[in-house]
Amino acid sequence: MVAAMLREKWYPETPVSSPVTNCKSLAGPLMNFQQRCVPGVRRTLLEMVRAVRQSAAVIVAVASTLVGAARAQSPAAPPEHPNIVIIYCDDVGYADVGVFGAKGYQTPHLDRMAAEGIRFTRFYTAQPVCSASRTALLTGCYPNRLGIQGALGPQAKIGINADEMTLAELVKPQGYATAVYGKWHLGHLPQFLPTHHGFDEYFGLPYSNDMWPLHPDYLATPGQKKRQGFPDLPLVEGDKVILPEVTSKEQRQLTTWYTEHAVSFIERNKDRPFLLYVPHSMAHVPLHVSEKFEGKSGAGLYGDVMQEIDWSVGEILAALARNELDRRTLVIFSSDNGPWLNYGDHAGSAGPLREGKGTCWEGGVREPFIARFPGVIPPGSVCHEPAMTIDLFPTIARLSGAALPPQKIDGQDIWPLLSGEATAKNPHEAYYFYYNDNELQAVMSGPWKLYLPHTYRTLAGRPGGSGGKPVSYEPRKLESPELYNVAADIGETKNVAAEHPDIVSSLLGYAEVARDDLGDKLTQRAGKNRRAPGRVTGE
Ligand SMILES: [Ca+2]
Repeated sequence: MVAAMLREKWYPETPVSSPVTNCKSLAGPLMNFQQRCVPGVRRTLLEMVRAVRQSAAVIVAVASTLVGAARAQSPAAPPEHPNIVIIYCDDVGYADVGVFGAKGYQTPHLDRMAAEGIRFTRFYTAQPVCSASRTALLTGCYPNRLGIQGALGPQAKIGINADEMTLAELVKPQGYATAVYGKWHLGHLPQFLPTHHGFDEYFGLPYSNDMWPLHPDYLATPGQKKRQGFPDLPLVEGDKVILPEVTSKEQRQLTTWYTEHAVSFIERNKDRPFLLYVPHSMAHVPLHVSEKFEGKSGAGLYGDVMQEIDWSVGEILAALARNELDRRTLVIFSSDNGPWLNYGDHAGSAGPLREGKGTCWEGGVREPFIARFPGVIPPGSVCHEPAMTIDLFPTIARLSGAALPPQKIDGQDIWPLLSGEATAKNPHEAYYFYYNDNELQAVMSGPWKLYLPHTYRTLAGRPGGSGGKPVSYEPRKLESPELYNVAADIGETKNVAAEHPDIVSSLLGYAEVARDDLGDKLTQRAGKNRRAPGRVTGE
């Protein structure tokens, strides 16, 4: 109720969802429309287009008509048991995709995904760090509800609790084949691996690619062969370590290998519903790229890495098209947290957003988000409403016809937003941003985001490192609550707490609800409804 009031009163005069008007090319809209037609009509159209190919002017006229007709269509109901593909990057920032403002390199496949589907300008990860973020995506819960925080290291003895339901376990009873190819990072010990949480297949790294004794940044002493304290980085398939010591040679192939597994999975499961989760190890440092893309972007190693990820997206989309699965498949692209800014030229970009990974400022938690579902999501849509990774779980439950778990989850069904309904609104009263050891650092309702007193890390205007070597952050303390309109003031430049004491008061009220439910280390609150992570027996 309060959120609705705040939204009515203060939300800027931007359309909730509007088609993109600057279509990138003629080929995209034409192809969209052709894919949306029944085969006979499509053939007729193709013949018509071929007949007039000699006349550029006529082609433009036909294209305009087709685009207009496509936009006039209402979104169709999704097919029963649609395939779900989630491509989830690591440390990729808000402005690292062309359509979100990437500079110096191209991401044509992601841009095409956006032109054929919807992009969200305010999509959030639940926490600005790897394991916590992935918990939210895969369970629909705030990660601190499930006892997962930070980035689980090779010494971690915990993982997702067997009593929790993952996305794979959600859709499995509906007959879905399930697979994850990439970085898991929700517990590396055998009982926490994906195959124990509903995934039929797994290939990838169990945690981050920098938790690695061969990390160049860690080898401080010349002549030192390995960094002390880190075990060898294993490559895992199913439940088995298939390569005990990943080197740079293998790191360079990770994006290619994940992609090959994803394409194979699509080919093998084209006749049944599937959930395919591709959490890339890139673009997390240490950056690695295959020979195919090395030096190709013209924008340094980070650009090369992003172009390889974009290629991977293109391969997955091509596999879907080749198997005539476009109209049966929802494809989602996003990232787990913002750029690791102190790595400088090896970090991504949050564009106009403030700060990056490891902070709850917009640069740490607001991510590029694209969803494509031909024939269901109207092409060229843009959503300005907020949404969060926790919302994908119940949305996928709706799409797959699956029953939600008996335990409380935090996400809400955002299918009206995702499917491009023009008048759809976000269903949440508020979102909560926790970080570190259960610190409630920010609360957001509608366009308003209130930062609570806490200490965050910043470069304070200094440049980041270069060549894969980071510089140090410095701590900065926020002494009193600060309020920003993150819809209108995307860069969080103007603290308007003094001008809007009523809104500050409302958001402080939401903060109290969260503290009572999930606790808050900053105010010494335990929280009533936190659940335990999975632990190794006897620990
Ligand atoms: Ca990350």
